[in-house]
Amino acid sequence: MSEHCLFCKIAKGEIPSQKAYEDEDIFVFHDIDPAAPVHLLLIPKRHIVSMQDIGANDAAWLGRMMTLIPGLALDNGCRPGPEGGFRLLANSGIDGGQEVAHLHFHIIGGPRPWHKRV
Ligand code: DGP
Repeated sequence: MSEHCLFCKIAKGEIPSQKAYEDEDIFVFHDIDPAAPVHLLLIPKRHIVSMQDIGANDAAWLGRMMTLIPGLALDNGCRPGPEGGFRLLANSGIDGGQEVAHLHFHIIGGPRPWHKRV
């Protein structure tokens, strides 16, 4: 937990969000400014700034997070099969376009056209 981190506060329920999933390590919620009909953010509850800070000790929860993604996408409105799908994105660091300094993966999908170019 980082005291001033927005996403730590969301994971702790101190700032409200539209939750899509939660377990002991992982919190998933809807993006406040969706780029498409479906826009989820997946975060570790533990404060990790970006993918630049991931190491071998993170393999278990990170792997589990990856396996949750297809089901979360379908359950929240992404379409199945080759006509459907989604984009998975992790902006990392300033050069990577990251705005919130707590590791997060975007799941962006739903029927096109999307609200924004991403
Ligand atoms: P990035 O640019 O990859 O750091 O994406 C940050 C995302 O976080 C951006 O799509 C908007 C979203 N976001 C920022 N503040 C909030 C918030 O208070 N609540 C929610 N649900 N999403 C937020």
